[in-house]
Amino acid sequence: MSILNPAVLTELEKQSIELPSWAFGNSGTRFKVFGTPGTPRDPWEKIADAAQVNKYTALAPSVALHIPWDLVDSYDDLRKHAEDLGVSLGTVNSNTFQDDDYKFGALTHEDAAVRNKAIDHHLACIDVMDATGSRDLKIWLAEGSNYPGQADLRGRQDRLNESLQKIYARLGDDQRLVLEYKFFEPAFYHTDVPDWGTSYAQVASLGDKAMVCLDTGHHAPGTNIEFIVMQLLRLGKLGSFDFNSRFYADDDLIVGAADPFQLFRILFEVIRGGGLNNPDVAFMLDQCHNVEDKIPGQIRSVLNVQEMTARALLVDKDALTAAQKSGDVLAANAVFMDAFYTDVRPALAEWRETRGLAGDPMAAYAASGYQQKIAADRVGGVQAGWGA
Ligand code: AOS
Ligand code: ZN
Ligand code: ZN
Repeated sequence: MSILNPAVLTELEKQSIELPSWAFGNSGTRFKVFGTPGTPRDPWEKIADAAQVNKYTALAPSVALHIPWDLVDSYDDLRKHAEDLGVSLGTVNSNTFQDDDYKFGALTHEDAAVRNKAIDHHLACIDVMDATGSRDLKIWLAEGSNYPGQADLRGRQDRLNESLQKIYARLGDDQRLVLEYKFFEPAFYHTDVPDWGTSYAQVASLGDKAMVCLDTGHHAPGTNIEFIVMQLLRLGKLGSFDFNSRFYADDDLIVGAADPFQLFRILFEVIRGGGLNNPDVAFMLDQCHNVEDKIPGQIRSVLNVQEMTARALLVDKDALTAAQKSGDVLAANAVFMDAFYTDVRPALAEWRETRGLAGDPMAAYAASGYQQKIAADRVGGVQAGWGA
């Protein structure tokens, strides 16, 4: 009998993870961007590649867009294109980090003209959401300062709130805004939304349709991320995840690659807080594939999330609660670790086959010939996000 009981499989069957369109483009560091043969040349091809991930895993039914990286003439057509390929268009990400005007800020800028330009960009993103049927507007701000004294920290926070209020006012009844935090980069002294507390304070003042986005790579080393997950779920303000791995900074590596145990602990708190398959929480990847092929990189990523979710669902909660209540530290820890150390991969492969999927999605994709086909068909791929 499988180690994954029917209750666990029912939960896993509902799991869905949103893919970032930019993960399919070329990306790199400030030192070098290595091109990958077959890289998509436009948003249509990015969505076609994302659909491959879903085809082999049944885990990734939606794709997040980045505006203006994913600018097209007709979002109705893009939506139909996605639907024809069995996926939908998800979160719309705004971009206020590429224009010269935003050198000293966008939503926080001293100059009202620059702030208005940034606000208008977000309103245009909501227009896109209307056409794509997307629910969430994700805002990550590259705003901050490099030197003490450079900026009026308090004034910027006030202006941020005013700007966000104007964006919030444009949201439809079924739309939301998620505000992502990041402790540093591109600014190095201060960031205007550096932590979950600031994001929470800002979105709480806006209203119910504003939530926090937690990117797993945006914390200082040693931060207890699962505690933040617990707290935001407890407060009803965890709107979305950007999953990835970090060794050093905002590495955007494959989720679960750097620290599988941390991913397990996060997913345990997600389940504990009622977040798994709770429609209020969007599970997204925010990754880049600098040196590995992008489609298998994304397949590996969603499988990592699925595997750690399965392990987290295996925690014997009754035994854990009993040990916690009786103060049996080592027994509680042992219950937790038993689940973490359970290899669920054979059981998941078996289960996939019962659902008409390949037991090994990585191997099935590699054998499909799609990678060779796109490498032959596509010439001149775009860097992640840059260009059409
Ligand atoms: C940036 O560090 C953030 O993680 C954002 O989510 C960003 O929009 C994304 O990485 C695409 O650049
Ligand atoms: Zn992110
Ligand atoms: Zn990031």
